Amino acid sequence: MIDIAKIAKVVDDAARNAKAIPQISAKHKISVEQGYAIQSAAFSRRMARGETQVGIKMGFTSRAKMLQMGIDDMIWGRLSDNMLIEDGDEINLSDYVHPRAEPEIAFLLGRTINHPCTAAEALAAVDAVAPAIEIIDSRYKNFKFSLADVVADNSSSSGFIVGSWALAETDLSNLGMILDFNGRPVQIGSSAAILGHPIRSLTAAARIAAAAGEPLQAGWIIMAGGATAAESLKPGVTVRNSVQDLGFAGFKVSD
Ligand code: OOG
Ligand code: MG
Repeated sequence: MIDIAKIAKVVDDAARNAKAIPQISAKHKISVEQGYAIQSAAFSRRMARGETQVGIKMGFTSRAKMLQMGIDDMIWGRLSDNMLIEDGDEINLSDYVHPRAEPEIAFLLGRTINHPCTAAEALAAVDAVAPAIEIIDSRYKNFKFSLADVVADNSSSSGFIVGSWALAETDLSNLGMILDFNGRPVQIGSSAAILGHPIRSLTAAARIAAAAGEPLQAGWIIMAGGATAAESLKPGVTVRNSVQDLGFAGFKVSD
């Protein structure tokens, strides 16, 4: 028997203290389902400290991300208000283990989606879309993990930045996306890399969340997943994700 609460404390402490831990799977045989139970328990610890859930993130929704990490199953994690970094703000590397940035697209839900739905239904529930960046920061040493490990670790989610909201009607099917460090492109992709169309990430989120008994709520932000591989953050860089027709989201890493 594995102790879900005990392991949840270990991953939660690792995130809070920005201290790498060994993979859980090195010591315990855990299933993906148990990984999600650990994630849920670890997120409850955040809630107990006064954080609130403001959405969810989808992961491994592009080939580039699956190839980079060697995992080809879609995953999800929970986002709290405390994880939101204001567009343009500065972060400190000492608050992280080995953070990476990913160019993403965010959806803002105007209505709750409490059942699996079609792309058209999902789109009807969207209030706005925005260019976004996710800061992922695996709490595991060397950023190495199994599927169950990464799920337990809130799917590596650490922070997220959302740019100005744009019209939900924006055609997201094939928008150029450029992640740049100090103006130099480091990852270039297209929104089409996200499951062929980012709306599919939202329908997948709706299905998964409904199945988990935690349906997507009105007002929540849904992060669609990285369109390209993630890029390691360095001291002093200004990071920006420019999405064609949507604009920018960015932040700075202090020296
Ligand atoms: C897991 C998180 C993946 C994405 O956008 O695909 C993810 C990781 O790569 O550490 O957030
Ligand atoms: Mg991501």
